[in-house]
Amino acid sequence: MERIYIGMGSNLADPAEQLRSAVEALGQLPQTTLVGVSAFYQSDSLLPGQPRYTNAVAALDSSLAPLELLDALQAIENDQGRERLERWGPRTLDLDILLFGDRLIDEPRLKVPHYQIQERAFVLYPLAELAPQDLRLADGRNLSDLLAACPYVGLERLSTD
Ligand code: A4P
Ligand code: MG
Repeated sequence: MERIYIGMGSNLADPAEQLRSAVEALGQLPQTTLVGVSAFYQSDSLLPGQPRYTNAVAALDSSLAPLELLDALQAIENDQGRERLERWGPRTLDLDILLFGDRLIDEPRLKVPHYQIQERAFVLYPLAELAPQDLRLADGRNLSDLLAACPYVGLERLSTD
């Protein structure tokens, strides 16, 4: 079993509902236990002219191999009606593998840690709700240093119901 963190994002078709469905689907993956889910956060899109995003992070324990997990996440995205019209386009659901145990993965289909983790408050702050503060990434960086360098700006923490 390895501890895995998944970044979830949606900016179409009732984003909070998309994230709740995604959490349910993650909980049903084989060889996998859902360990926790952060609060949901809203923020402006990194790309202008798109609807605001809702983002959250989920923690899993799984014995799936990394590419098996990626296939499963893409199947969940497809089930929830995602159409890949354009890269970085608006999406009903985006599931990114942020961290996978202490693995460094650099394959054509999968880069872990996720390449923009350090620039994204909407990833780091929900991740920090679930991960130990002294978490060390596989590339040697510390979560606390990344948080210190990424101000909590533009995030709106949604009340959980
Ligand atoms: N891939 C490589 N590494 C990974 C990984 N660690 N996890 C590959 C998941 N996939 C990974 O992804 C393209 C390919 O990346 C996959 O086929 C997989 O093999 P995609 O999901 O098809 O395309 P994408 O989502 O358009 O690209 P990407 O790079 O995931 O987009 P981003 O970086 O997620 O940007 N603003 C706010 N506020 N919140 C957001 O969530 N998201 C984006 C999308 C822009 N602005 C945003 C947000
Ligand atoms: Mg993606």
